[in-house]
Amino acid sequence: LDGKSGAGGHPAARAGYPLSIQPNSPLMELSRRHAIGGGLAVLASACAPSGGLKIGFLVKMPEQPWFITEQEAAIAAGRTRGFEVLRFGTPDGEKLVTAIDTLAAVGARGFVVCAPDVRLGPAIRYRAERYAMKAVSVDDQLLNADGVPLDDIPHLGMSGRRIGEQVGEALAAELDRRGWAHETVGALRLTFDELPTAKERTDGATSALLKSGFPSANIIDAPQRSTDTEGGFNAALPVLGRETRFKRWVIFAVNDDTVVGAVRAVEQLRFSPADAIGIGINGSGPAIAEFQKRSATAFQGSIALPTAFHGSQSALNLVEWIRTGRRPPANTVTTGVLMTRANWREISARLAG
Ligand code: FCA
Repeated sequence: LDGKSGAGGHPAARAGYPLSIQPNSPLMELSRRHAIGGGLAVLASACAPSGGLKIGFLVKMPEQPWFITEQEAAIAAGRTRGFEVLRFGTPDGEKLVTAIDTLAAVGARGFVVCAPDVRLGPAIRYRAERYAMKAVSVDDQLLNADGVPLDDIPHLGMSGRRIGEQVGEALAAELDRRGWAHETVGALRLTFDELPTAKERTDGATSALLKSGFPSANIIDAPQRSTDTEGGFNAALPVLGRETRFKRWVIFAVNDDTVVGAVRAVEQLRFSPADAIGIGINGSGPAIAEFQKRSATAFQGSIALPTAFHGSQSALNLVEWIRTGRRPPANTVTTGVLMTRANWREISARLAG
């Protein structure tokens, strides 16, 4: 798949809230304030007179622009294709289980999930089966108890390895363009190895960097606790502060949010932005915010993915499965394209469809 296919017709327009919550209703405010369609708002929506097909869309980090766009694209797809998407923020296992219970209570027939911990796979599958709901995963593929992907839950995500390699290739190209001698440069590798797609991405970036001749001894790990900007900042700061032998850095990680956090750490330590090169993944809000700044930061690029397609297509796959019994493909992967300050407008317009 390339970034264009399937994204058409589902613009990542700001699509609003679950259809059963009317714009002027007090529930609108309730749903805004309570964890993006949290239990209260959705339970309340059960009382609304809506007899159509309902599905859930559950994400681990509802405040992250990537996931906001994904959920909104699913809601927009539902508007045109006649189903209702109830969105939930499920940052931990307990909230996730409660969300599935709530969906069952309102008669939803299935859900799309990006779980807060992929090892929740068997628990999610058990819960879905118990309610005779269909489940598909998006972005983060669920694992069984032995750490093997649950291939009976259809998945739509990115090719982590290839996209990671694109990050490494972009870093190597920029290093060479600037004429930096590799031996003098540190590579800050922000890792989140418990999530396979994150490890695939940082492994892919590492191998492309090494292939370009970058010395492996200069690659320094900074494990992060959470895949957000705060997690990136907290992981990067002590490592950058400790490894004073490097005056210049390249930075890579699972996503834009993390790289932006590390770039903020670089600024905190008063490196010049010109002395670091960060390349992220996603091409969503945090990347665009960096590109829109008047002067360039060390955040130099992002491998942009078709976020809206991830949201709409995973929902459409699920709905087709529910309506026709046709099972979605076991694993669909999307590819990315390098987004920079120079081309971000064009790329985001293209990826929005
Ligand atoms: C993971 C990351 C997100 C996004 C998604 C496709 O879930 O945490 O930022 O990159 O994969």
